Amino acid sequence: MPISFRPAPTGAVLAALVLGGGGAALVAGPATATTSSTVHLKANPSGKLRFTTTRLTAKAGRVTVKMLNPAGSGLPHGIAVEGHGVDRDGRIVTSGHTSTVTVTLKRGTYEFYCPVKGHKAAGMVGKLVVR
Ligand SMILES: [Cu+2]
Repeated sequence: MPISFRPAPTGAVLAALVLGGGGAALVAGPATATTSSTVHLKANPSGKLRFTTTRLTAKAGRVTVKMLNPAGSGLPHGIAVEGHGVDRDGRIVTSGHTSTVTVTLKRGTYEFYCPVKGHKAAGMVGKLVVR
């Protein structure tokens, strides 16, 4: 007897893998579900050592902060988040580029600031309120 090609079992295995993955996600979902959100801000477009806001709000979970360093700023800037044991800096970027930092945050008040030396002290700082 020649060995016959049987696509059904292979398909069944693939389906089981897909279902298995989905099942695991469903089981793990409620315990590890994280909300992901992104908040945006900009550095001052005319070169002042300020952000366009001193207060950001986000939902608890995975939070991405994107800070545009506008083309007109003429200075390098970045975005960093600190507080409650979290301390992460995004890349310092030249004007026209965006610095991004992603952190997992619980409820509470954190600080965001520019990690370029002297910029935070000069005023590139604000509160990130997580609810
Ligand atoms: Cu800066």
